[in-house]
Formats: sequence, C-alpha cells, structure tokens
Amino acid sequence: MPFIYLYMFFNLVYNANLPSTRHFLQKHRVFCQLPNGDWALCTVITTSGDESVVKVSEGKVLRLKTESLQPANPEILDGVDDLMQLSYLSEPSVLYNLQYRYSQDMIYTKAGPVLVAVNPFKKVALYGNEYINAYRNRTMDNPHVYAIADSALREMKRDEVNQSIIISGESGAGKTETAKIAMQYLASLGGGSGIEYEILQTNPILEAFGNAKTLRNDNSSRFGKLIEIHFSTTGRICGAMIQTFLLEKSRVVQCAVGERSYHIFYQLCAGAPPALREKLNLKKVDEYKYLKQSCCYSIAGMDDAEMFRTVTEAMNIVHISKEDQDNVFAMVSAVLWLGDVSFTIIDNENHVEIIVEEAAETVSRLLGCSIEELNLVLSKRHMKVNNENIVQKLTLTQATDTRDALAKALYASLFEWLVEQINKSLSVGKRQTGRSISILDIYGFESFDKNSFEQFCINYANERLQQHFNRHLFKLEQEEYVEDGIDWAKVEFEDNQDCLNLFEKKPLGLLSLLDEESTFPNATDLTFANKLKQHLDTNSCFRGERGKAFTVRHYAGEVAYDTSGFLEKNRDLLHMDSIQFFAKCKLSIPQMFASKMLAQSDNTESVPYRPTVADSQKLSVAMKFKGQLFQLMQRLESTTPHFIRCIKPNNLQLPAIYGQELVLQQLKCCGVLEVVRISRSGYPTRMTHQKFARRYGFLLEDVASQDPLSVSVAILHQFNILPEMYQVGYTKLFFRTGQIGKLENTRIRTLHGVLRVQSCFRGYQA
Ligand code: AD9
Ligand code: MG
Repeated sequence: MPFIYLYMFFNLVYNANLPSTRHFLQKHRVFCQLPNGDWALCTVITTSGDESVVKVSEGKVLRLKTESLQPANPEILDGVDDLMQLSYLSEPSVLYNLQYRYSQDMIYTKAGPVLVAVNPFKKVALYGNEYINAYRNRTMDNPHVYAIADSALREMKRDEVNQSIIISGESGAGKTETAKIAMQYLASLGGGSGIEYEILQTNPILEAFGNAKTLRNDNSSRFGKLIEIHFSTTGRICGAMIQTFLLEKSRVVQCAVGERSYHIFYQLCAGAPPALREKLNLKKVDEYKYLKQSCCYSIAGMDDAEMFRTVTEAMNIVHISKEDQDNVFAMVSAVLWLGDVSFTIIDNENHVEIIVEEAAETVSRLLGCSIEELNLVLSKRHMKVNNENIVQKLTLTQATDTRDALAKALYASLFEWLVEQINKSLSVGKRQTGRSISILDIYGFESFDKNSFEQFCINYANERLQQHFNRHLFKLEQEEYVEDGIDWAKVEFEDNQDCLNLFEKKPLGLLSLLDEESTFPNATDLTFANKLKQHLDTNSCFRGERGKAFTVRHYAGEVAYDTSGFLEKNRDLLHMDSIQFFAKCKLSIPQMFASKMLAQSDNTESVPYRPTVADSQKLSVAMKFKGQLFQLMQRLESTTPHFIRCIKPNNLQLPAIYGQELVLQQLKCCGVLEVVRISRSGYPTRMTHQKFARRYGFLLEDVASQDPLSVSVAILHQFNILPEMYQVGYTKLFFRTGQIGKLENTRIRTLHGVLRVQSCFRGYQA
C-alpha cells in the first residue's frame, strides 16, 4: 500500500508538470480512442513527431495523433476498489477501472464517499448470510451495499444521528434491487418480533402494485419510495414507515406497445384460485381492453401465477386481512372490467349511455353500486352555470375520459390504501425511542426523445436531490475546512441553484406559471408554453422552442419538454360526481377514499355540495409534489447521507455488455467524476479532538497528557499516519479517505481481543 501512495504522490506532482504536447516512452500504457468512439488500453510502440504507433490488444496496430492518447495507470492500479486511488483520473481510466472490475463480477466500486454499483443483469455471488456476517465482522471490506448499510448503522449508533441511503440512477440501473439489498442487511440484525421479515415483505406487495414492464426495465418502479427503518435504543429494528411519490396513474388506462400495465393485473389473472376467479369474473389478460393495447402479456423469466401466491402470502404477513385482500382484488378486477365498459350513442349530438352487458354488470357488482349509478356517473355531469345547477349530457369522448379517470382514481386510491395498511402494520407506535435509517429509491434523471409532465416532475426532483448531494459533499466540506482554519485550496463545483430557481421562483418560475395557467379554464398547452417564453426567456437555464416546447438546462444535460397534456395532468381533476359515486359504492376502499376527499373539502368550504371539484383537489399535482419534495429534503437534511449511484451498463438488460459511452454519460450525470476529483483533494473524514482522543486514546502505549489535542497527535504519531494524510484544525482533525478506516480496524481488533480474553476468563471462573 505505501508504494501505491508514494506512486500517487509522485504522479500528482508529475501530472501537474505534464507538458501540453505529450510525449510517451516506448511500452508506455496509454488509452487510445477506437473508430467506434470506445477507449482501448494499448502500448506505445514508437512516437515520432506528433504521431504515435500503438499496439491495441492481440497485435492490432494503429497510427494515431500523440495528442489524442491519454496516459493509463500502471498495472498495479488495475481494478482498484476506490477510484480515488487512480493516479490518472481521466474519463478513460475511470471507465477502464469500472469495466475491469465489472468483467470479474466486482460490480461495486467506491468513488470516494460514493458507492458506484454497475448492474450485472445476472445473479452474482455477493449476497447472503456469509457475506452479511463478513461485513458485520469487518473481515471483508470490498465496496458493497452491505458495507454502506453497515456504515450507516455504525454511524447511527456512534453519532446518534439518523442516517439515509440515497440511491439514484437511470431506469433499469438497479436502484430497487440495491435498496432491497440494503434492507436485507439491516433486516439481518433482527428485531425480535419478526418485524424485520414484515419489512422485507412490503417489497413484493409494492412491486406488484407499483411496478410494471417498460421498454427500459422489466420491473420498473412507477413511483418513488422512501422507507424509514426505525431502531430501538438497543439498536434493533422496531418498525418502519413508507412514503411514496407520484405513482404513474396513466399506465392503468394507457400503455405503450411492448410495455405492460401494473404486474398485479397479470398476476391476478394468472394466479387467482378458481373460486376467486369466478367471484371476480376474471378473463384472460388478452381479453381486457386496458391490457390488450400494448400487445405484451408476459415477461421472460417471470411467473405471474407464482408471483400472485408470493404477493398474497406477503399480504398475510403484513396483516392485511383475508376480507381486505378480497376487496383489493375486487378493485383490481373492477378496474380491468371498467376498461371494457362501452357506450352507445343516443342522439345526434354524440351523447351516450353505457351499454348494459357483462362489463358494466361486473363493475357494478364488484364495486357495489347499481347499473343506474354507474350509467349516471359515466354519461352525465352536474355543472354550475351562472349559479344554477344544470345537468350536462356527456359526449362519447367525455364519457370515455370520465371512465378512464374513474379507473385511474380507483387504482391510485387502492395503492394509497395499501401503503397506509402497510404503514399501520409496521408502525412503531409506543415502541419508538431510537433512531432511523431511511432508504430512498427514486427515479433518476430522464431525458427521452419526447419528454412530458412526468419527466418534468422527475427531473425537478433530481435537481433537488443533486443540490442535496452537492451541498453535502462539496459546500459543507469546504465551509468546514475554512471554519476550522485548515489549508484548503478552494475547488469549484457545479452549483445547480440557478436551475432550481427556474423551477421554484415565485411568481415567475416554471411551477408557479404552470399553476397559474392551470387555473384558467380557457388556457391551453400552447398558451402555457407562450407564457413561459414570455417570462423566462432571459433565464440562462431556459430556452423557448418552437410551438409548444421549451428546453431546460439541467445539471445532467439539456432536456426539451413538450407541454402537450401538461395542464390536464397538473390539474388531475376528478369530478365531484365521480367522488360522490365512490362514496355511494359498497366496496370499502373507494368509499373511504371518497369520504377523505369530501371531508377535506368540508373543512375549507361550508357549502355542502360543490358541483365541480372537491377542495382537496385545489392543490395541483406539481404543487403537491413540490410540497412532498420539500418535506423529503427536510427529512434528509437532518440525516447523515450515504450515496449510491447505480449505473446501467447496457440498454439490453443483458449481462457482460459494457457500453462505455452509456456508462460515461451516467457517470457525468450523477457527478461521480467530479466527486472523485474533489474528494481526493480533500479530507472527507473528520473528528473533534475530544472525540478522537476518547475513541482511540486507549490504544496509546504511553499516555503523557490528558489534553485531547496532545493525545490525538500522539495517536497519529504512534500509528505512523503520514503528515500529508491529515490536517489538524482548531477543533477537529481532518483525514484523507481511508485513514480512519485503518484506525477503526485496529480499534475493533483490540476490543475484540479484550472481549475474548474477558469471556475466556469468565468461562474459566464458571
Ligand atoms: V426503475 O427506475 O425502477 O425503472 P431500477 O429500480 O433502477 O429501475 P431495478 O432495481 O429494477 O432498476 O433493476 C433492473 C433489473 O436489473 C433487475 O430486475 C435485475 O434483473 C437487474 N439487477 C439490478 N441489480 C442487480 C443485482 N445487484 N444483481 C442482479 C440485478 N441483478
Ligand atoms: Mg426501481
């Protein structure tokens, strides 16, 4: 190890003096760019003038501009487990290092304080009790999610501060799997009453109802999730609380070819036992309109029938009663059948009534309403015009939209209800006394050919998270150095405050303008786009585009949004008639949903009947989301964060394929390269003199003074910590990465030794 450090030191100095025109010695390892844009490791054969001849693998020889070559790290640094150890931190060397590890199933790599996880798309032998124990006992210290979860636990106990594990990455990068792996580690601690098992069983339930096959991921989470795991004062799991964000409701009624709707629809149809099948009048999946439109019914390697049994078993474990489960599945079936309800045109103005046949009959039976009530809600609407209540007949389009809105609302209320039930079951109640670790699994930054309201919200959330990340890693760090008077050359970092202002500023920010426009009945997506251009064109993060589009310069790149559907999705109104329809249904979940909506509107408005919408809906989707995000950020602010960045190495969901360009773009998006650069030049670990002296003082061979500063310095000397690896501040000691880990290991080993001696002694006495 010391050799590596010396080498690094030499290289840092050497790098600083690199001449602008490179000259490489023969046999020098370098990276060259192949015609396809990928970087390849090669050796220099000759350099003459500004050209070099290099040997790429297996004898292939290329003649290239010397300038285009990038120095590679020495072999001894191949596959280091922390990118910070690389002497050359160029893009190709980071890519190469990750690829080198990936090809050997070492999917985890540290980037200073951040864990990078490259999705293996296959089973890797890195998990299970043996590994869990190895990380717990610190006999293994390779980068791993377990190591992150273990640090979170230790820091929670040591510092008495709540912790968070923030997982981000693109769709399909492995966030949800990573979150489950972290949960598995924490759960292995046990809780005593089986609560840890219950917590794990929330995963199959939420995935069944909130995940779906998309073109990017066969098991894509269509909602964001924060799970807060509570620990008792003795450090055991005692409960949990789940918060979800922005479920994609539209998928229930509409989904792209090759994708699927939520897993539960297919699982129920495939796995329901005969009695339930008959009760719910289930058909085959390819017979439902809502499921038929995407022409995709199964997922390779996924047995829907088997999963149905897993899900119901999980529901039993989180104490969802048989009766409630029946209600849940009645709703799932009702949603499917609702999609099949069709209309007949009754006059020449295109007004409609429902056709009374199997679909309508099944829906009304499952929801517990009459056919007349169903017909009424789908074909007529109460309106208030000039203070007069009138009844308007619906056209075919309006009726179809109303039907779909009902289906979406039913499903969303079901999802919300499930989360509530789970939370009740996991609730700590009176037992809550200790601390918590939160795990955040939230959609990463998205940029597609066409970006709509959903991407707008998701990317806004990512700007907020990125700021948290920046703030935490860079800003706080620098401020602390300066405050403690240590020598620190300021490092520049990307600040995304301007982009956040673009979203949040009042009254002239994207969110405010969207809300304002959403309240105008005559506004259209085009008037909204024009309004943005009118007010925001001078903002450096904004660019108006032709027609209904605009571009935002996000930290991770530019995204062009199409405003089509923005206003409607943001309003997300459920007509009062629909809410009252739910209130009359005998099925309990929609009924409860309706009474909640009505109760909320009663609080703010004394008029008992408002013919348009409930007041609870006055808050737009974007505003609700913003509120949730602020709350989330507040919660995260009070925790010590641990960051995991998931990387998707290919778009095919296949193992052993590592697309350099794709990986590089993700590394840039999530700031990994920047983090390494900054962390390496900084001192990521710090501890007050008092704490350091208290924690490691007992390791000292001779104690000459009680003064914390003197004790600290003595410890540093005794353990030969090199002067360039730490700095002594006014109140704290600052360490380069990795230093404190060594001390901790010595401490743990010494303590274990003492304990063993004690227990042997006790054994001997007995
Ligand atoms: V999305 O934004 O919810 O669409 P995620 O959550 O980032 O996405 P997910 O965790 O669902 O991705 O991972 C996608 C797939 O990659 C999984 O279904 C697994 O097949 C695969 N995967 C991810 N991580 C691992 C792993 N550690 N080991 C094995 C993995 N397979
Ligand atoms: Mg996911």
